[in-house]
Amino acid sequence: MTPAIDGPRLLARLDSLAAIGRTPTGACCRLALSDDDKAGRDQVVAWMRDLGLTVSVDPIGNLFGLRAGRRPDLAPVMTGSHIDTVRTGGAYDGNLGVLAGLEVVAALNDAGVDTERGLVVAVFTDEEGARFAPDMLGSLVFAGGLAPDEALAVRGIDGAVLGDELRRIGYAGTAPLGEPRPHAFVELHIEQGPVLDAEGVRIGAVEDLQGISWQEIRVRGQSNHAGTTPMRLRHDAGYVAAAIACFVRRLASEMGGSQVATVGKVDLVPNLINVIAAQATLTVDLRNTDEALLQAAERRLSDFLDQLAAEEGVAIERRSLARFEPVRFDPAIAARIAAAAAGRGLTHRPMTSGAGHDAQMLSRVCPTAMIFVPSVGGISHNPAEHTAPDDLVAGAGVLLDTLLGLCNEGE
Ligand code: HGY
Ligand code: MN
Ligand code: MN
Repeated sequence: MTPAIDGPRLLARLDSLAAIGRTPTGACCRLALSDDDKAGRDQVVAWMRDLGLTVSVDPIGNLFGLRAGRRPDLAPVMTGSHIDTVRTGGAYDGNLGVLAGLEVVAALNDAGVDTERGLVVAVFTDEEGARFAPDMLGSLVFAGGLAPDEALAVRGIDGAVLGDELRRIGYAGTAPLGEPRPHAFVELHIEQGPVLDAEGVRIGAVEDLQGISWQEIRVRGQSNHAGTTPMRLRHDAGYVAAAIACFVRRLASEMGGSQVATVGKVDLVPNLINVIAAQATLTVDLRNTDEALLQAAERRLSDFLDQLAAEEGVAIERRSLARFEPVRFDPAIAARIAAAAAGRGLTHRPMTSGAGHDAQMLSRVCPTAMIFVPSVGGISHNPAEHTAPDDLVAGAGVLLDTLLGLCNEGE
C-alpha cells in the first residue's frame, strides 16, 4: 500500500498544538522551557507514543521519536524542527516541521510500510532564542557547536537559568548527546517571508541560509531631570538607543542586497516620562547572505557606537548573543526535494532562508536541506501568520516522498 498524508489529521494536530499557550490576542506563546512549552512537549510526546515511536530526551531537552527500520546498523534519517515560539507566535513556525514528521510516521504505519533505515522525528530545544540566546540553541548543542554545560548555564531575559528551567519542566534527559547521528536531515518549515506567496509557487527547495549576528548593547548615561537639564548637559541613554535603531535602519538601506537589520528589544531605566534615561539595554539583529558583508555591517555599527559614546558622553558595552555564518545546504538533498515537488505536480523554486533554522545546525553533522511552503503576505512571528491548508498538506507530501527515498537508501 502506498503511504499517503492524511490532511485532516495533520491539520487537526496543528490546531491542537497551536491552542497550547494561546494568548487573549490569539498568538501562540510558548517561550522556551516555559510551562506552555512543557505542555506542548507533553502533547507531542503523547502523540509520539501513540504512533509507537521510541521516545528519548537528551541533556539539553532535545526530544527524539524513533521509528525503527529493518537495518538498525544503518544511521536513521531525521526530520523535525521546534515547538517553542516567540511571544507573538503563529500556528505553524516550527510546529509544522514536527507535526508533518509525525504525520509521515502515521502514513507509513497506516500503509504498513517498513523502511531500511529508521526515521527519527526531532523536537529541538529553544530554537527561537527569544528567552535564552542564542537561537537554535538545542540543535547547536546536538551538533557539537556549544558545550552542554555552557548552554545549561545561559541566563534568560527574565533572569532564569536554562538548566534550572529544563529540570523544572522535567525535560533534562539522559540520552547520549549528538545521537543518533543522522544519515540525513530534512526540515519542513513555513517560509516566513514573501517570496513563494508573491510568485504563486507552492514549494521552496532551500539551498542556503543567511548569516546571523545578534548583539546586546548596554548604554550607561546619567539620569537627570527632563525639565531642568540643559540639552548640552544631557547624557541621554534613551536618545542613544533611538540613534542606534535609526543607524541600523540606514545601514541596511545603504548596503542594500540581502542586508537586514532591526532593534527588536529596548529596555530603559528608570523608564519614566520625566527622567532622562540613565541606562538603555537594546538588541541588534543583523543578517546577510554574504559573510564578508555581514562583518562589514558589524564593523560599521561598532564604529558608530564608538562615535556616539564620545559625542553623548555615555559608556557603551556590547555582548554577542549569537553569531552564525551563512550556511549552504546539501545540493543533492535539495534536488531530491525539487524532484519530489515535481513528482507531485507542484511548482517549486530554489530558495535562500532569511530566518535561522535547526537545519543550519544539523548541516554541520549530516547532509541537510529544507522544504518551504508559502507564508501568506510573508507574515510570521505574528498571530496573523498563515499558510493555506492545501500548502501545509502539500509540504507534508513532499516531506514524505523525500524521507521515504532517504530511508531506503543503502550505505
Ligand atoms: O531568528 C530566527 O531567524 C529564528 O526564528 N530563530
Ligand atoms: Mn522556526
Ligand atoms: Mn521563529
